[in-house]
Amino acid sequence: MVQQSISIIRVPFGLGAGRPGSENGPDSMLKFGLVKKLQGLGYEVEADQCIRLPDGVHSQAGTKMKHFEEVLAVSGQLGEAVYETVAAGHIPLVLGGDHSIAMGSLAGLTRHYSNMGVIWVDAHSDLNTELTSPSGNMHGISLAVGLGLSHIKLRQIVEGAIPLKPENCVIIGARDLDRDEKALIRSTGLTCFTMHEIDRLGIEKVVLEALRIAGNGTDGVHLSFDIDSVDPIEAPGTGTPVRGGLSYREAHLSLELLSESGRITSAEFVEVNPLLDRNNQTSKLAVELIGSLFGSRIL
Ligand code: 5AB
Ligand code: MN
Ligand code: MN
Ligand code: MN
Repeated sequence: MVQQSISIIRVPFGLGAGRPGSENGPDSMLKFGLVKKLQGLGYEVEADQCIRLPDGVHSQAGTKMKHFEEVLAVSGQLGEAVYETVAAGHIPLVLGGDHSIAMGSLAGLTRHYSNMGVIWVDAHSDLNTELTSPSGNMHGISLAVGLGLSHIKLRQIVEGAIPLKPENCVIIGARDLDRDEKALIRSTGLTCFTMHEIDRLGIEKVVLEALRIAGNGTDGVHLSFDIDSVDPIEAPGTGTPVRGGLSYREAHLSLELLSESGRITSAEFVEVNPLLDRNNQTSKLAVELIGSLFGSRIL
């Protein structure tokens, strides 16, 4: 990490997912000691920012993308908050919420950074659009929005925001891709290290290569970490679990390597769903993983 002051932005919003519960993610991560952990690592931590859905925003029932208006309203507010936070020189640490909120983070960040790299750690690629989405769930389209592939543009979320370049975006941990998502990965040239590549190359090589790609000529690198990237044995508390994910140590090592690189300028941790969790295992794991990203080490 390049700066020493972290501003936590809570986003208790879960309407972008198909199942309720991720709106309780931020409180749960805070309850299990996130602030203390970061302070113990030497950071100044501010945790009073919270983005809530404004009153009176409702999508019409029956539209294909569910809760479209709500997602855009929350993303707009989050985008402004993220922009103000980076402009003030703090590291934004966004706590979701479901992964649709990444649209807001990316909009705020690309208003500030003129050439952003993104590392997207996820079992999914979130590259559907409103035309291809099989579920109508907004958390499955957020990376496509970031890349300018959807009708929803980042500049509608935050004025002055610009699309990401596929050559500076890397997905890590994918193992559940829809047909049109696969086609998009091939046609855009975005790098996707699936679990197959992780098995073959090892997680260290994959993460170092991801850093090289996302860091190549960029002025900021955002980490978007969907907890469902981790195997459901370790992270059962999430709405779209997929077996065959990152092991406990692979997840930690990824974040330790990102931390060591000093290149990560912002991060978000999403899709923690306390309603589906077992003994708060997933919330506690998320807090540990955030610790690794911010410098916690075994020795
Ligand atoms: B998550 C699926 N591709 O579009 C879709 O958890 C799943 O943010 C999306 O990665 C999962 O609904 C979204 C089938
Ligand atoms: Mn996701
Ligand atoms: Mn996912
Ligand atoms: Mn999910």
